[in-house]
Amino acid sequence: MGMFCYQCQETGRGTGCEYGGVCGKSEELADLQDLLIYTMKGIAEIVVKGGLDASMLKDVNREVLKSLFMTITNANFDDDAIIGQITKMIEARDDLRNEIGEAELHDAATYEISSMRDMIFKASYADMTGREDKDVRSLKHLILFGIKGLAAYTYHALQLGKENQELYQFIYEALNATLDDEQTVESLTALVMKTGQFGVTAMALLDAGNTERYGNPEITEVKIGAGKNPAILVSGHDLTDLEELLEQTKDSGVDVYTHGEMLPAHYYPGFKKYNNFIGNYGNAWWQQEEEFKTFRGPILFTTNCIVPPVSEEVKERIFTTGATGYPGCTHITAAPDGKKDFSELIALAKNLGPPVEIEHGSIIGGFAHAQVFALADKVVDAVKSGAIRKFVVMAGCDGRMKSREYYTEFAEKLPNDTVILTAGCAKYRYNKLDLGTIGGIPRVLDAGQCNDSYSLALIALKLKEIFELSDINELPIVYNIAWYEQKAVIVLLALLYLGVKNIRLGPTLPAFLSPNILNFLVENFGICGIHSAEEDLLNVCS
Ligand code: SF4
Ligand code: SF3
Repeated sequence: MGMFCYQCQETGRGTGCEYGGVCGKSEELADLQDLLIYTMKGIAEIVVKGGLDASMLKDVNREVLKSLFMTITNANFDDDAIIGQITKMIEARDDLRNEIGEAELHDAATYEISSMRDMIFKASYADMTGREDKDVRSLKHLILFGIKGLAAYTYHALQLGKENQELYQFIYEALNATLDDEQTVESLTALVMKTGQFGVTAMALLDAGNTERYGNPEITEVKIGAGKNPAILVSGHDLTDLEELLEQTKDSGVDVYTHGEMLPAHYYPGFKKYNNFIGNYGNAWWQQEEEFKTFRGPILFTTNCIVPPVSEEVKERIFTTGATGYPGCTHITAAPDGKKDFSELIALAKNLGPPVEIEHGSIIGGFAHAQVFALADKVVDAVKSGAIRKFVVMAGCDGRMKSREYYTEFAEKLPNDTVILTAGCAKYRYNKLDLGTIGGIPRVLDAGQCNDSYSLALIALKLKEIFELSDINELPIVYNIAWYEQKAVIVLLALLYLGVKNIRLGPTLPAFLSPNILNFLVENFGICGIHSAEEDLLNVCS
């Protein structure tokens, strides 16, 4: 039947995966994920055409967020989990349809469970081929992929008890628009900007959820070595899962380490009370197979990014929860009261050896907005005296492509009077380099996870206010952002909405941008790709 997916930066040949994904997604899984998205669009159409108020759709909202999150790159590889979710969502959709009475609806809102298999072709491959103007299709996909990222952050906020009904209403509005043949390049361009606006709302909501529950991140030295106790490794972005695991392991003799995007958890005061929360093990997501081998203990995936394990031994130690899944790995589901039972991981850890130390020492982070605001006087003085000439925002994702060595080289070659502001797993390309300090301020300021790019925007807005500038682009800040998956798409749209111009985006530009849409972004926002580090450094030094 074939598949087509071009939602991430590592897409096949830079144009699209058609015979299995570079990420490891099979054709069957790609098609099932497309059908799940198609079903979400059907639900959105019912909500919009039926004039339903999202605040009345509590359970549906939660499951829509989860469904979108399950289709993000490297989040869920389990066909059965996707089929289960489609089935659940068709039932939810049909209940909603019964509420609204007569309306002319798209197939996505009406197809039957019994015809699920027949719908796959309509929902996926056919949708991509020639049916729509390519600029319209490009904008619809830009919106859809942004919405996936937005849904992931909204889902995290919801885990922390934070909700904003306008976000749900907007998700329905946007998904419905992607089904609507009447949409034009103009109307969709406006919707792209609105998606960015709600991206800011979602990240602000999540920031409030994280900081109200765990305190404001503060400067923290995080150990990168290994101790002597058996241990569990936690990956992904969900802090509530980490909290629950720390509660259940605190007196068990089992230690907990972070991997990849979970590193910034160490910066929150709320996690510092756990003596068994030791440090960070390893690097960004794509190096996990080798690092999981030497870690030796169980691994808990709370969100993306899973790399299909090659080693059976590693696979037997992988557990998933929330929106993630991998066939053959145990999935920890929440009880009706929301609690998760991690006793199986704890018992397994006790039977396995402690991690093998693969590096030694520590790294420093915790420069989210409140911490940087606390240092504002120092930072402003350094800018005024010329000690800091420029800030370079290097937030985003890491990935396995060799071309990403560019980011290490770029960081290494930056002049000594520049400071890197980072967030997301992109940091692993340079956070262990010795880049020194400027007047006691480290030259790499890590704000946190990819969603904490919001902090970087707040810092920029604060500096704009302090320096009494009328435009955020007058600040001595340049942007060199690395992307991989759809959370980075919503971060990018959020920055565009905030008026940030001249963002350099790499290591390659999204395949889903048609030439005209790319041109539009170049002309209106100054977006550009990367060249060699030397060439791009000229722009920083100018
Ligand atoms: Fe290909 Fe990326 Fe889609 Fe995976 S998520 S199938 S690598 S485009
Ligand atoms: Fe990384 Fe997957 Fe995007 Fe959250 S963990 S930034 S790639």
